[in-house]
Formats: sequence, structure tokens, C-alpha cells
Amino acid sequence: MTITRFVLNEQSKYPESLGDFSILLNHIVLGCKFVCSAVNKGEEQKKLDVLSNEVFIKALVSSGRTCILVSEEDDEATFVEPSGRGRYCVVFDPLDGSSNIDCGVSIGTIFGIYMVKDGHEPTLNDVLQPGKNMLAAGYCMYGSSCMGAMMMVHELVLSTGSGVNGFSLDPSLGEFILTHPEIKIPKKGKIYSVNEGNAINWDGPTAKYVEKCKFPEDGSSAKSLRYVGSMVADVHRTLLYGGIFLYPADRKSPNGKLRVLYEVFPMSFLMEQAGGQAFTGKQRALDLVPTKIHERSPIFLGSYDDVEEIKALYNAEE
Ligand code: AHM
Ligand code: MG
Repeated sequence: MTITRFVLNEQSKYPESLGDFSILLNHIVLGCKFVCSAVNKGEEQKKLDVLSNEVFIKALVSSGRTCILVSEEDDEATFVEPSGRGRYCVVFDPLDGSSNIDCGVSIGTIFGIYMVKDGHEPTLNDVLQPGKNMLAAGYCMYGSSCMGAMMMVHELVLSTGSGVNGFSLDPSLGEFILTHPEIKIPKKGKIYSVNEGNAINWDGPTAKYVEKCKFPEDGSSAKSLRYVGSMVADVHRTLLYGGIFLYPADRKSPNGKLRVLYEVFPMSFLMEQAGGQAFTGKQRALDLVPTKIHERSPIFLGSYDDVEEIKALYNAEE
């Protein structure tokens, strides 16, 4: 099952659809393949960020199905020319974790898709919507290279709102093939993932939660710590193995580090679709209504039971 056929099948569930969504997704996949080939060729880090952004925007605009694009790389949103416009808005981080490139750690592209309401001129408000209004979200992870391109694995994880599916790029076909159908995150995990170097500045509930991961009070075993420092890699592991990924607020960064529209929302969407949860420290992450396109938010996401625990600690604070 290629991703193309998968998306067409999904689309056939909606008789009113005209194929626009499939065309858009095919262009997103094409964008990911371009980024992937640029990463393989090992361009310089700075150039790779810029290149990935350009390539991704071109792939989206040429689909003829987009109207507003928000990229981590661009201060302002891009409004597509009326003649080449469609109804979809795409928010994306073309190359997240790029500081990791030179040591071969996995990096990736993250994306989310909204639709503009009918019959009005698209405005920024069309993308300043809560994450629960996304129609689809996903990421493509570009695996680390082993002596050139021979050992690369590229995974594309996608949800169109009815579960999560994982595809792997088959280099001989140049196609993403369904390898992880209906991904479900374990209800409880054994791993926590956080930058503990920031612990000195954490708030009470985060500090207490991490303490409990290391010194459980209920007789359970301590959790293992795994932190790559590349969100796609850390979230991918969390999705497959279970556990919790945290990028909390701290005294220096009261809103955390990660961006709502193209980091927090797509990953939260995938987590919920896989049976997990995503929480900001105050509310369900997908209920957040962003007021700026590059807004940040603290985020705690992963296995249902693990997120439930941190929710209880934050709720007890109020
Ligand atoms: P970037 O968009 O500048 O690449 O930063 C985002 C990355 C995420 O991939 C990762 O989860 C996080 O930054 C790690 O941050 P830190 O180095 O503070 O732990
Ligand atoms: Mg980023």
C-alpha cells in the first residue's frame, strides 16, 4: 500500500470531496522527498534550512490547493496568489532539529492542515484556529546517514483524523509504503523525555513529575530517560514505545520553546489520534487558540496515563 493509494482510499470515504485533499497531500509528500534528498546530499546546515523551506513552499504552491502557508522559517505568512489558490492552509516546520544535522541525528519536517471557511477572503484568522480544527497532521523523519545514503530510513507519520499510520520510504521505488498501520501509543510508558539541563528553572509540577519518574512513590520502577533533542525523533519514539515527552515552561522561557502552530499542534493531533494525550500545563493542547502565528506553548504529550499524572500535578496547583 503506497501512501498515494492510502490517501486516495481515505478520500473515497468522503463522496463530496473532489480529490483536492489527495492532491495536496501528494505535494506535501513530494516536498518531503525533496527535503530528504537535500539532507542526503549533506548541504550546509544554514543552507539546508533555507533550501528546505523554499522547496516545501514551491511544492505546496504548485499543488494549486493552498491559500495560506505558515512556515517556521518565515516571519510572515505567505498568501498564495488568487489565481493559484485552493482552500487549504498549511502550517509547517520544514526542517526541525537542524542543529543536529552535523552529527547525523534524525531531523524532520512537521506539518498541519486547516481549511478556510467557504466564501470569504482568506485572512490570518484562518490559521489562528485551535489545533482540534486541523484536518490532518504529520511529520516526516529523515534518518541519520550511515556512510552516504545507504542506510537511510525515512518515516512519514500521518493522521487525517481517523487514526495514525506510518509509512517508510522504499528507496528502490521512491515511494512511501505503509509499514505501521493504525499506530496506537501504549497506555502507559517507561520512558520520559525532557531537557533536564533546564531543571534549575522549572516550575513545581514539572519538577515534581520528573522527580517521580526517577523516584516513584508507588513502588513502580523508575522510568528511563531518553532525549535526542530533535522533536521528531523524540516524538516518534514516544509514539511507538510509549512514555512522555515534555517541553515545559521555565523561568527563562515562560511559554516553553516549541511553537504552537507547527510543532505543538501537529504532534498533539497525532498523539490524540493514537490514543494518547497532549496537555499544555493549563489545558488540552488542541483547545489552545493561538493569537500569533509563531506563538509558543509548554507541552506534555504521550501515553494516556503518563500525561494524566502530570495533569493531576498541574491541576493540584490551581
Ligand atoms: P529548532 O526549531 O530551532 O530546531 O528547535 C526545535 C527543537 C526541537 O526539535 C527539540 O524538541 C527542541 O528544539 C530541543 O530543544 P533544547 O535543545 O532546548 O532541548
Ligand atoms: Mg522547529
